[in-house]
Amino acid sequence: MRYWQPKYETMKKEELTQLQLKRLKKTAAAVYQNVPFYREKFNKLDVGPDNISSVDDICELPMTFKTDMRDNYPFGLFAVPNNEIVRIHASSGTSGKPTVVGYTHNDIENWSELMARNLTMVGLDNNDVFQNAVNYGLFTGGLGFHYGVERIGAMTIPSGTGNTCRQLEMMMDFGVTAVHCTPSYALYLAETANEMGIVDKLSLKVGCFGAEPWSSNTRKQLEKSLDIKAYDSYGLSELMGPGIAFECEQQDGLHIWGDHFFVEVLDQNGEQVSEGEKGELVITSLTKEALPVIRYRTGDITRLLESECSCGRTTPRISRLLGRVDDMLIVRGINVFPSQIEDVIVRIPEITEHFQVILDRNVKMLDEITVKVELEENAFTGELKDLASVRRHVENELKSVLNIRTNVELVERGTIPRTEGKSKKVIDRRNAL
Ligand code: DLL
Repeated sequence: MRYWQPKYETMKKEELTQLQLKRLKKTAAAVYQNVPFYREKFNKLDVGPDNISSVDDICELPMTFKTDMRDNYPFGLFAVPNNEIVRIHASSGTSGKPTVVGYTHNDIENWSELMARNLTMVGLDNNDVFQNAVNYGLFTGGLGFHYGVERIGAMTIPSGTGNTCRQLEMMMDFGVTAVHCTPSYALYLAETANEMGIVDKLSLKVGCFGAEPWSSNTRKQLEKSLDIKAYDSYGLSELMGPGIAFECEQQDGLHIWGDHFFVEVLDQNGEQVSEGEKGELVITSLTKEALPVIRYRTGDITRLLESECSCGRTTPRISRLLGRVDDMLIVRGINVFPSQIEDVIVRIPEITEHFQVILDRNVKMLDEITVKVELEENAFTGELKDLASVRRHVENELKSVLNIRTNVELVERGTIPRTEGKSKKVIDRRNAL
């Protein structure tokens, strides 16, 4: 087994806890001294950095929410003067002001280091050719991966997004062995490569996919259509960007680097869930200088995995993300997650893996859910011989998982917009009516 930093990756639990305690105290002291927002929050709860004598004392500390980042836009939560900031990134800001995040020189070093650990974890090294097919602007996915790929000495192709045929041409011409993009763009790349009949001309072996949810069936589909191993990469700008949690070659949960992040999984009341239960992932940074974050409520749902990973790494591990606290759709009182729909769709060979969920209210003001899916070109070569039977089949499959009736709309292949970045799978028109 190859490790990038064996000392930290295989640390004994007690040793890691000691390191975490030391770093937690330092982080708490830094925010208390340098960030008025945190000082006020600590004072309100009557806690201070000196109250921390064990990592369990973290539950006494205040939480941080996305709204706190927005309220302190742009630099209000920075713990160092601006002349120590060497880079900023920002979230897209589709639901309000963007969240601006900053990095010192050391932060960028640590980030590159963690990305290097992740890439080593999926078997990549300086013999690889890595195509980074994500947006290189303020989005953390571009430069975040880029620095990590350079750190392991692989040949980096900063292809960015767009022009799918050209992306595939580069893959062929440069002998690309690993690609990073969103899973929705990967599906589009795979679809186009298949249409062009060039899959066997590619040297791809690894795909790193993340920045949005994707199901196990999508993974199977990508692995099969591109003949690769597909790994899940999780991260968020507020804590750093990509690289927070990453799968290893075992593909059995995501490792989180415990020497840099402290992880909790909490229930709706902010209490720790019982062992192995799902809840909201809450992360505290332990080494960040520019923007240290205490107990950040990610809004992402996961479980802490208790068993040790057979790769030998002893880091905390989480299950693949199970959805977001706020992306649960409530349709006629029933909870529906887009990931459940995705799981059903990608299993049905008569339709493509692209879909869109549209929520409306009917004349009786009752919720209606429509799932738009695309018919495959060779849809009628199996048991289902016409449009009506394909539609009925998809409706029945969805009903058996969701427990509600959906309207399925079959559209021509290629009609649902493909995306180069994060895809927008749900259109909720219920309040627009
Ligand atoms: O998406 C950082 C990133 C870039 C991660 C490239 C992985 C690869 P944000 O734009 O701030 O940062 O979005 C963060 O995206 O809270 C999750 O809801 C979602 N997300 C990210 N990765 C995954 C994943 C980047 N692997 C938000 N599975 C997070 C499910 C994910 N959701």
